[in-house]
Amino acid sequence: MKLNFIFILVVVIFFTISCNNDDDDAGDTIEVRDVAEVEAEDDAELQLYLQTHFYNYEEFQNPPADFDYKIVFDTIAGVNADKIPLIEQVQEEIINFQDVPHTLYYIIAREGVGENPVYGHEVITKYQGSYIGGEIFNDLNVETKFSTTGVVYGFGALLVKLKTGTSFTENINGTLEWNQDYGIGAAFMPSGLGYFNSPPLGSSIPSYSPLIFKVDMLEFNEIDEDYTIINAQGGTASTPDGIPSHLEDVDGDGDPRNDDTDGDGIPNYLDADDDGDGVLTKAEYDYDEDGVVDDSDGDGVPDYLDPDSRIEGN
Ligand SMILES: [Ca+2]
Ligand SMILES: [Ca+2]
Ligand SMILES: [Ca+2]
Ligand SMILES: [Ca+2]
Repeated sequence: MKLNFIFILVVVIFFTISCNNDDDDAGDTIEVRDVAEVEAEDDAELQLYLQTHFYNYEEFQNPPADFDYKIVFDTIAGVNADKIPLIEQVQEEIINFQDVPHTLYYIIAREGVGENPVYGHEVITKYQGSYIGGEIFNDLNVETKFSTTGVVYGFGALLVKLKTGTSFTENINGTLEWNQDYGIGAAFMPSGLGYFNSPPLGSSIPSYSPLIFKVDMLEFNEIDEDYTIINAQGGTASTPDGIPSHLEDVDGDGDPRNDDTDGDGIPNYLDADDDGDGVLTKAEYDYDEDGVVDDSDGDGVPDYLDPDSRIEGN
């Protein structure tokens, strides 16, 4: 199933893969705190929230006729005193940030019936970002497209755990009615898996904020995101190399963000010349166009990843 129409595309300025860099803070005065210390504080805050809150799991188990299939959190108190706290329903994943293990908590309210995206795919979702206190900083309840590798790590980790659904119908007013079988989940993340000390410029998110993201997984596609730098000001041009981003995972660990063959700081999935030999990957990948990846010197390393085997004449 492919989206065969122009849908509302919201530019997701919030997300940047470089958001956690700690070397680009010239001009701001945010104290760079100890990562392990922040993670300990954030985890305590997250656990307290998860112990004292629940989600509308009963509605997901037995959906009322008018249910909108949105995750809602509430406090365990009063008439809700007997609800199962989130802490007993969340799953956990340990993800390193600056070599410090961080715990991501997540719930899968509905798994979905299709396939799940992987890192390097582009997804179409509806999502909402909020603080632990409940205040919403980003609510995009419209189809929104972005790359799984272009978002903060805690959000990306949730995206790849959710499956799409089957299809949709288009309403007269142009909005889409998605079949109620797509994946729905939420992630609770320490700030190290969010924006840490570098929230997006112009956003209202304070530094060191643990975050909650809810997401509907509607669709995903292959993308090819490589670029080249075209001027001294750092201007870039889209230069796809013909290899989809999710397949530029040289070490095969499922994550193309950590593969940088030429060590130039640009991971291969964004790098139009993966081995840094001056020949674009698209020219080296399959020069003779026989459908087989070229390895001119027969050393087992394909030409596009091997600076020694540049094909003469390119
Ligand atoms: Ca590519
Ligand atoms: Ca990898
Ligand atoms: Ca590449
Ligand atoms: Ca090359």
